[in-house]
Amino acid sequence: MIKTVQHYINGQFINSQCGEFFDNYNPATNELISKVALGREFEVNAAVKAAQDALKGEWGSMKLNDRIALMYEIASEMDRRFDDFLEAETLDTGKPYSIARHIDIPRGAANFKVFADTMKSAADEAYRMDTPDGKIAMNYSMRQAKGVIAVISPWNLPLLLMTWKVGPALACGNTVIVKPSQVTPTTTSLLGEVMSKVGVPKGVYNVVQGKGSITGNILSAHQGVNAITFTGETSTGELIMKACALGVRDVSLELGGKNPAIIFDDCDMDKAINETTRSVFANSGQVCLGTERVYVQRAIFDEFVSKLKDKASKLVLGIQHDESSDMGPLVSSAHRDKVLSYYKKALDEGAKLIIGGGVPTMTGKLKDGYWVEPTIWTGLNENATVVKEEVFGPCCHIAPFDTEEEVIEMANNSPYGLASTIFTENLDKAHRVASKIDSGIVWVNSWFLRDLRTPFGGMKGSGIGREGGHHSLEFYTELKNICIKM
Ligand code: 6OD
Repeated sequence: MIKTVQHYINGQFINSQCGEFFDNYNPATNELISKVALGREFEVNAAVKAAQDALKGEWGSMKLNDRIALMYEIASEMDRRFDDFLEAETLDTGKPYSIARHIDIPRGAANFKVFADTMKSAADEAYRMDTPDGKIAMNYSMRQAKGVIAVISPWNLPLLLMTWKVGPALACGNTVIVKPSQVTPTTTSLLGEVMSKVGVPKGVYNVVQGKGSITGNILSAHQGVNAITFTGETSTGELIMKACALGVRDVSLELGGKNPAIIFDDCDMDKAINETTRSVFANSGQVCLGTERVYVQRAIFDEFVSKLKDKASKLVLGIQHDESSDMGPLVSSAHRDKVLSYYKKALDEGAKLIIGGGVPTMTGKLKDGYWVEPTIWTGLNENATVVKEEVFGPCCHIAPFDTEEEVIEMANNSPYGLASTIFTENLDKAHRVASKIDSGIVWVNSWFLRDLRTPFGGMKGSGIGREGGHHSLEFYTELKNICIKM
């Protein structure tokens, strides 16, 4: 049966006033799975009003301890409904259970607990001062909620990245309006059920479903929204930043990447191959932290290429609920067409195809899904399109290098600077190179190893601001100084 995915506004699930819906497909089969309500001005206005009213009501005056307890309740209820979230997320995205069960769904609940703890343990500053008239004054800082936060979240890790923003926003006492990606609407709606169940006051968590070009634009421009947090493409981030200029509203952007992996000839080869297999192909390459440029020191270049090819050849493409599936399809037919156009361009520009490069042969219902092959190229120069532009698919280009200085220059030669990986068994070299790479995150001998207390964000075109641990508090609160003359 085709389901309906609604808005969740002021504690109620509702359709659009205009009655419009759009279609949501299973990427593995191209079957219609739901009709999604399309939000316009009416729904955005209603959500902003509900979010503002909630700040003036019970939520706005709730004690920190009660808010923190509620955050823990949300996490527990998400754990109780683990299987519902797993099913919804894997149907919307096509990603295998094997990934979602270990990464996406557990991180949803963790994002509420970690930021509840962060908020509870946050310290304020205090300064005692002598005044000009010989008295004493005391300054102390306090954090207050910023207000109504718009959360515009992407389709690649929908629940993980939405709660990565909603968790700290609510822990800090804000209210939120979430606009999930139009192709992955379902888990935001399920989270509405969780909020209702555990008694989060109405208007605190709101969801307006819709398309970026319609609903996203209306929400970004709304002057009742005090700040916007967005994860997605750099070009959309630029538009959101422009919208935030009006009303001088704060913005946090986590954008694209063209992340390098640097493999030195003193690396542990098994570690480098295993982690790079994950960083290139996990989630079908649809991870902003994923590797798309691999630089391998010349002495081990051929061995590395052949071993990564071997790993790629063994990846099992399959339907989400098949436990043997390693890789799902791409998220939409439009994205599949974009990735395939890059596959073609790589060959047009003279790449040597090591493996993949096209559409795999799938059978039965999977024939109509948005599948592409895991792909590796070599032989391109540093100005080739697939070495410069973010593809966001299961693919990488591998190039040889000779010296440390040379590879640092190659790695940094990008308009992006989100994440990088370095593989070496030499600790001095790891520290030295990590300090010179222009990216917000550097993993040494690993990838996507996350401690949620750490600063997370990108340099250059990869974003603005840092979230994670107390850095999230910087974005989700206003810091106020109170000076008391004794
Ligand atoms: O792990 C996280 O907190 C995070 N923000 C991951 C982002 C992945 C982008 O695709």
